[in-house]
Amino acid sequence: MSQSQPETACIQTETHGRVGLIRLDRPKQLNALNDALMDQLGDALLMFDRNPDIGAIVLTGSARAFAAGADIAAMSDYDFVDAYGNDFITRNWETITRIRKPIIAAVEGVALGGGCELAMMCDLIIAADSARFAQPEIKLGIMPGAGGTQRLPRAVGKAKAMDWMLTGRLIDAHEAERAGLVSRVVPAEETLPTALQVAAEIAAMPLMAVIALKESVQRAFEAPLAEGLRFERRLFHGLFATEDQKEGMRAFLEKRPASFKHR
Ligand code: DAK
Repeated sequence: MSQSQPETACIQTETHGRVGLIRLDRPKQLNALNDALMDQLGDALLMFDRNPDIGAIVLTGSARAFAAGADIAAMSDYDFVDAYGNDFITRNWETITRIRKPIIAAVEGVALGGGCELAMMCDLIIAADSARFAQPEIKLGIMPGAGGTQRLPRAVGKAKAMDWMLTGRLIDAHEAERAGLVSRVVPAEETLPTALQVAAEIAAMPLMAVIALKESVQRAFEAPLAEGLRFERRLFHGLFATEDQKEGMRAFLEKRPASFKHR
């Protein structure tokens, strides 16, 4: 494992073999998301995405909070010019949606508002049994603004998304799993180890196929079915040009483990 921290760090980064780990680290504010944190998070994600020795990324917070939302103290006095003029959210929150390698959110404690939206921008969520999700913006006189009104209905369906967002109520990990928001619920102390183990499993897969698969699934949420199927087929065809396809199939036929080169 190796570690590095930026100055006035709001995040910590580590590498675990082929897995990049990013911890949100503003403990006094329960990892409330401010500009500095989102800038650092974007930089760290891009760094891992560019690194050929990294195959998957885990994003986590603390035992108490994945993230308690956008920093209310920072945005309480914003006017229209601050929000719209400075491109609040769009400017630096959505870097995560440009990352091509899989990102696993390991959620312990609360993931509220922008914290829940950040988790939903990841590719899958592994939740501690202590995790609590909510979109409580309505109680602050606003509404979800970092993708919640679009990603939550896609994840859990309209009825539950409306219920959760219009009441702002806390959703426990098991309800979130039943609704399809999270992929696995594990005991709190196993959350990060499980996420790292799942990420290591993914990072050992042939990287070109992993990236193509992620891109194709993302297309399912953006394109009509016929377009999505055509997109999938083209990427599928393209994978036959990779060394890892030759190796993966040869290894199967020779009854031995594959040795992928990620090319
Ligand atoms: N922002 C800033 N500080 C926060 C915070 C937040 N979201 N959440 C907690 N903190 C701070 C508290 O102020 C407190 O600071 P001190 O008083 O110690 O200085 C410290 O963290 C510990 O919090 P508590 O004392 O309240 O701890 P409790 O265990 O009693 O309660 C809690 C934990 C998470 C249930 C509670 O803190 C809470 O309800 N927090 C607010 C949660 C919330 O409403 N989150 C949604 C934020 S709104 C936009 C796009 C997106 C968004 C906005 C705009 N545009 C495109 C324009 C997103 C909006 C949001 O996320």
